[in-house]
Amino acid sequence: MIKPDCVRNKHVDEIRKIILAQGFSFVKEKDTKLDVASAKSFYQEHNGKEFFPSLIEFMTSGPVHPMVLEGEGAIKKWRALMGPTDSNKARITAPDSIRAAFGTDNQMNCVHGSDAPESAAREISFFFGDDKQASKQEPEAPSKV
Ligand code: RTP
Ligand code: MG
Repeated sequence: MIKPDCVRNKHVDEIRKIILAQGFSFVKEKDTKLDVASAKSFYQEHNGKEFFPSLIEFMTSGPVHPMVLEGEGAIKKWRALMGPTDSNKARITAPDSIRAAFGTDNQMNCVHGSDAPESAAREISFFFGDDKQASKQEPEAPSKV
């Protein structure tokens, strides 16, 4: 997901180009906005932490651009391409990463990535679950004659 800071700064197209250049393909993507309840649900693992209220404020501060990426070892590969959580650290330890290039600090860090297959499944259904249901309702393709 491209977070509100990066959408606001109009980096979506540039980040999409970087993603494609790394060999990922886009399965789904959309423009949307998180309300407070959705943001709390999305980041439920961090509920109770000191930074949770400001994280929710940040994540609801403007539109986001969630994407489903496909590729060999996509979860690990995307997290490496994002770089470490803290953008300032990223500029030192992972200067070629997206957070190094476009992030501000350890909160406004431009992009999110699922950290495991289970969270990827949950997060894909969080953003695109309705689409899946819609496609389920489509009539089946005619069988070959
Ligand atoms: P993400 O979940 O967004 O992909 O990032 P991550 O795994 O690298 O970092 P995580 O520990 O899961 O934290 C989620 C997001 O919360 C914000 N954060 N703020 N102020 C702070 O100390 C702090 N720590 C984390 C960041 O936006 C981080 O990406
Ligand atoms: Mg995380």
